Amino acid sequence: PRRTPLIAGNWKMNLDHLQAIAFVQKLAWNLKDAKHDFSAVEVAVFPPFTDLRSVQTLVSADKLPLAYGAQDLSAQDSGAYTGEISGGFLSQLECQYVLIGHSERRTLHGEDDEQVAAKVKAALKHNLVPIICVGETAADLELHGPSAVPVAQLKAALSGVSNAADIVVAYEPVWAIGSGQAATPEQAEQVAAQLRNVLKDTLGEDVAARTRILYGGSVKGVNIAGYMREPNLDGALVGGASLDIDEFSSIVRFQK
Ligand code: G2H
Repeated sequence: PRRTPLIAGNWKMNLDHLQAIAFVQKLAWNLKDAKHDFSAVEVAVFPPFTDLRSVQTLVSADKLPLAYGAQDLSAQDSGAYTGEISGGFLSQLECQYVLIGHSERRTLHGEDDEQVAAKVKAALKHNLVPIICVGETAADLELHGPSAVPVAQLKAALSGVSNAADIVVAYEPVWAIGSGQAATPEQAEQVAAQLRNVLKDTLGEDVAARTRILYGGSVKGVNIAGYMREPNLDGALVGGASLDIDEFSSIVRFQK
């Protein structure tokens, strides 16, 4: 099956709700001006939780063909979990996606593979498509080579996931995140091919063939085309460059 490329903008802890409204409106105009074909390249934004309601209002009022999601969710449905956000709340805001296990969650908030797996299950339960983030640090790379850690992380994240599930995988080498030092398309492709093998072994050929694998880590307008040429890469998870409207628009409009 053909996999529709996905360009996902992870805003991290940036843009308040007024800035989010301005950004989404401008992005929509830019893409409309460029006659962007959303069925050819899907575009999604991942604002902070506090912006999601504004983005929902705008997207539904203007019928924008823009997807959006949250940057994290709780593994629990409800209850005494101060500060947490449930998948049920996110699906009520019509989020289609949720990022899970981003390296900043893993390193700064101590999320482990078990928590990531529980969050993946919670997302699927609430009809959200989890974007499962995996990647190795510079130290992992030196010790274990490029694919061992991301492969192990993906296997752990998929425990208990059925082969009917709709998921996305994002390969983000930690050494490439926000560093300006992006992985080469060849490096990213090599790991993505291993990740697709994991999908095949755990969820079967069909899921492996239809699941999108994104590359993330210092993606910009000038380097996106190289990743998109690789057979196992189906889009990008963009951090810093997703906050600049012209830069993000140029990534979305990459030339195949
Ligand atoms: C990786 C990426 C987006 P950046 O964190 O998730 O960020 O593009 O800034 O490297």
